Amino acid sequence: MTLPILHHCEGARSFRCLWAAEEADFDLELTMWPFPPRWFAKQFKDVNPLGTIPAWEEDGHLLTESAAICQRIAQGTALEIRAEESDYLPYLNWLHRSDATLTFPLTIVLRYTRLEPEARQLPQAVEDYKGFFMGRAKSIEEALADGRDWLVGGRFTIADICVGYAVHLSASFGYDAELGPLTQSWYARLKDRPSFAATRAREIANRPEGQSAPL
Ligand SMILES: N[C@@H](CCC(=O)N[C@@H](CS)C(=O)NCC(=O)O)C(=O)O
Repeated sequence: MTLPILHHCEGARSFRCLWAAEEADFDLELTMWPFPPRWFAKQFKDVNPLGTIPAWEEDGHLLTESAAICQRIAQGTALEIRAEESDYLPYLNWLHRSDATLTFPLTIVLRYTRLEPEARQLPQAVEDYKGFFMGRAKSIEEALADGRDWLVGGRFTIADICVGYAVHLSASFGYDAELGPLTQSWYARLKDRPSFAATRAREIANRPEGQSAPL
């Protein structure tokens, strides 16, 4: 049997997929690349012409959206919310919000702090997009305001994984300390899961040779 292949860079959005696979005990082949592949591994374009991470190869199909790959991995497990469950619609919304609304502003911060050379860094853009992230992240605090532990369905799901990655990326800029107290506790619960440490250990054990930019 051919296993699906996950193309991953340490700390990139593909962390969501590797973490979901760890939680679901889903067997996959892991291929790791230096970040960003467009600088350090131009041949990655032969796998994914978009040049983005993650890429997922399965049955002749290529998936390039981290939340969609998590849905694929979670299929048939308690990590997904099924269509007949009452929280199905908010679940879908969190999955999409996790990248399009929450992670996107952080990628501007990442680019204009860590990736671009000093002469091209843009402090104004960093401040503005940090503001976007912090404003949008209030939606997490609001969702947790009724005392729930997890975002939807009364259990840990890939919605927590996908949104959790955005918060985790924000923590790499120190923004987590400015998030609401409920969001901070939820993030601590996420990091306490054994699967989080196992995912981190797996990516470190498979770290590619050569240079990578900090993520
Ligand atoms: N919406 C996509 C975004 C994929 C994406 O942009 N990934 C980043 C890494 S986290 C990337 O590949 N950046 C490439 C680059 O900066 O060249 C997803 O959720 O997977």
